[in-house]
Amino acid sequence: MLDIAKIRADFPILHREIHGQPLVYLDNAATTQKPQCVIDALTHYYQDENANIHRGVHYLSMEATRLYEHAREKVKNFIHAASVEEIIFVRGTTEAINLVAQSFVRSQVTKGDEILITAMEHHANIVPWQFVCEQTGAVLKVLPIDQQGNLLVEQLAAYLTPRTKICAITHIANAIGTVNPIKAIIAECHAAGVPVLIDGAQAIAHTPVDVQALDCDFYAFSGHKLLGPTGIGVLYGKKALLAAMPPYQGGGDMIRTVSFEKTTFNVLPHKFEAGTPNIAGAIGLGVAIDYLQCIGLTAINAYEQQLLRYATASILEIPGVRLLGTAHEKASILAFVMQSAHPHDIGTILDQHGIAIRAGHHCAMPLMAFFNVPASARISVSFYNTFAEIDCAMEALSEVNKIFA
Ligand code: 7TS
Repeated sequence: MLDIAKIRADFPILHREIHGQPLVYLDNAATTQKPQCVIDALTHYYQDENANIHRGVHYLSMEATRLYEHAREKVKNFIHAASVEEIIFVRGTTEAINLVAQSFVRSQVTKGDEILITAMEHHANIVPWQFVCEQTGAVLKVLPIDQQGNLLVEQLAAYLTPRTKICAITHIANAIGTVNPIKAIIAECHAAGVPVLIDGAQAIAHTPVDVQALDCDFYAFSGHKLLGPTGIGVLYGKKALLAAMPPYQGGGDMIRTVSFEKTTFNVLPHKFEAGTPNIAGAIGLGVAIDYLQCIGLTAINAYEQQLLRYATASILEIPGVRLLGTAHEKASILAFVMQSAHPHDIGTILDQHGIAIRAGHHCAMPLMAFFNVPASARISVSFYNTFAEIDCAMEALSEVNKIFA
């Protein structure tokens, strides 16, 4: 059992008012709010420890390096990676996927090779692959979904061909909340000799992740979606793959020796971390992970599932609501449209009540096209949300109906 009142006390922003009403923050799939300990870690770093890393002989530089590398260790333990060499700090999920697309995939695909994604991907797991296709003549293949938003896994075998060079798939779909059976998918891809990248942006704060048990080749996520700062994220990659990949960006820290004739590269993970990284961000992410682990992802998941069931039942009582995404297994994301109002009007009216939801295409325009809607409204809950907040949102949605009746 989670002590929600105690948890909420850790998040200063949850106590502010918006338009004269208490904030009801239900846009957690876009970004999560930050507990005081993460905010303090950032302040403390800049106040007391700020220095550049991996290059100083002075005390502060060594201290900053220690803290940064300690954060990497925390990430490694959090996702059960085999070693810290497999943890690359990046800007976020987007950069992690671009890194794999350009470094791992682009270098080995030729005209007619195939890249497999699914119909429920965020643009961050579509566009980088389109770049590779344009650069190489490879072909983008899309595993379809059904009307409920379930992936048609039974068709996977037919989509895996001798020319498939990677399967890139989301763990949890941001626009409809589908939880994909990634362990089985990874096994099936591997049986066909196809490596797998998992987009974990929506999963990492909601379900325990064990990259070794999953046996995924790459796993990408963003710090800001798990209570951490923006501008920091993680690419996990199997060591053997990362070691064989060319660097993604060139610059300081990623080299061993440089001459005008030839440059040799640093060891993992530094080979993929060119330039001064987001040191404070990594440290903040480490503290966010500590905080999440203290509460426990299993308990978080169980509570969020209760909130999801409650919100789903409540919203279906409101006339004219159509849910998008009713998959067998769902995370705490509720996407919908209403007969009476456009999603942007829904979002605006809820905002007047201090309720933050997202309205738009959710960076998943092909998915919106599949459901034949230009946009949708989305409630996404986190473990610091309450049943009372769901009630608040439902009352405001009923008012939307009244206003537009
Ligand atoms: N992949 C998925 C599944 C996502 O949900 C997001 C962000 C990204 C990739 C990109 O993450 P970034 O941190 O690199 O930007 N999703 C959302 C969303 O649903 N609303 O705002 C951002």
